Amino acid sequence: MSPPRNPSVKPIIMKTQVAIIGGGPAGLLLSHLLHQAGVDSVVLEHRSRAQVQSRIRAGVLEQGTVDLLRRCGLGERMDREGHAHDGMQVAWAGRESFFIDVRKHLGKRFVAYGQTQIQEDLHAACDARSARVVHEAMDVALHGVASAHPYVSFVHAGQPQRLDCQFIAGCDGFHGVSRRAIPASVLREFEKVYPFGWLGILSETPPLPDIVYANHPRGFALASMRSPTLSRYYLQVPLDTRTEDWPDERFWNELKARYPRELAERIATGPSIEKSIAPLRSYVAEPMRHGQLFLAGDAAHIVPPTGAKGLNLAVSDVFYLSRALAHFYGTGSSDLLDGYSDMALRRVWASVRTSWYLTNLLHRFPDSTAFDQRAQEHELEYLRSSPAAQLALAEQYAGLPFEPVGGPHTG
Ligand code: RFL
Ligand code: PHB
Repeated sequence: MSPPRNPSVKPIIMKTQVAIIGGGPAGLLLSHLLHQAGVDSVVLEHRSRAQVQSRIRAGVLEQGTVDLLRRCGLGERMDREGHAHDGMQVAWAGRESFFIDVRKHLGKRFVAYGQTQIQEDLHAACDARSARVVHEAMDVALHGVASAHPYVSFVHAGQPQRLDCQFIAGCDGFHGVSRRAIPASVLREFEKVYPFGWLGILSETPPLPDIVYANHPRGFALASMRSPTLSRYYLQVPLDTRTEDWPDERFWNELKARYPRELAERIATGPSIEKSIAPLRSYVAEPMRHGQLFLAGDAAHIVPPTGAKGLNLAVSDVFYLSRALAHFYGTGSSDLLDGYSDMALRRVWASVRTSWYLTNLLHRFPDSTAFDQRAQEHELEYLRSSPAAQLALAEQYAGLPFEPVGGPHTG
């Protein structure tokens, strides 16, 4: 809770070119890219730095994300500690598992490198350039987003403050305040909520060599990795599941029951060091711009984690947005800003569709009929046996390339 405010206290006034709401991966990467382009920004984050850093989330980076992090000087630790891999393995009850080989089909790879580590790297980069990042900024509110002079008010350490700016970047995640500044008459929302969640654990055990998605009558399971000694596993669970009902032994037994025996035998078990539950949802807000406000990352869209796309989309959004803002400050032209929402949404919808497809393909739905079940099995069989189907999935799982300035058909 924020401390009581005294209305007679005058706000401190700060100025910047771009006010960034949210200091997660989207917000901090945007401030990093803007800094490299000579554009000034201030980041307002309502949690403490330690809280932001302690979230365990994404782990799989697409080639486009990896290339961008390298280009902007954030790839050094990722290249040292990340684990490169070539695609996804799919196991399903009673059948031979198969591998979607993205490297073979498209020459692209992935790197398993935790969002926690990316967040640490971004914080270190902020320190190195003495970036203006305000943690524990409370009661953040956006004003005049449709005017030429927007500003953001907030309270820090009990002191009201006001940040005057030319643009606001809403990078404050799904539950943030930025999206709500877009009038209901303008905002279009597309949503799908799934009737299950994922129970995830992190354990200091060696992972399986590949990321393995499993579809089993008992439900979906996923084996992933963070490093040669750190594994991440997930189980599909009902929405009312509580972590306290899942001691480690129960988790490992259930996980192994969902994998074919030869894989189950290779899963190394040990004490978990983190355990959490995430609900699954698909959501897109359109447009991603209103006046001087631009949304990026989870503030504008959510995907179920089945395709490992959320963080990668946050990265492509802020790449497009930083390029458009740099172009504006470099040339005075707002062309790229005007095209931002449409360009970002093309990539967003491609990943939203892939994540929805993989979620439907790999999970057991409580309300599915015998017809649905057969159709799912035949889809899996088609994928297993058809190189054309594997190529199509590889292309989607790899993520679309970032578009050049003029759109998808140029460059
Ligand atoms: P974030 O990370 O939610 O950061 C938003 C930041 O804004 C702050 N904030 C506010 N600040 C000021 N004022 C307010 N009113 C504010 N409200 C919120 C928050 O404190 C926070 O610091 O959004 P961002 O930056 O857009 O990043 C998005 C990613 O975090 C997310 O998409 C991924 O984690 C999704 N995801 C995955 N993505 C991948 O690309 N690959 C993966 O392998 C992958 N695995 C996952 C995932 C997400 C998961 N969960 C928990 C939903 C696995 C899981 C289980
Ligand atoms: C993860 O490593 O956390 C992970 C991997 C693949 C996914 C989702 C999450 O699809």
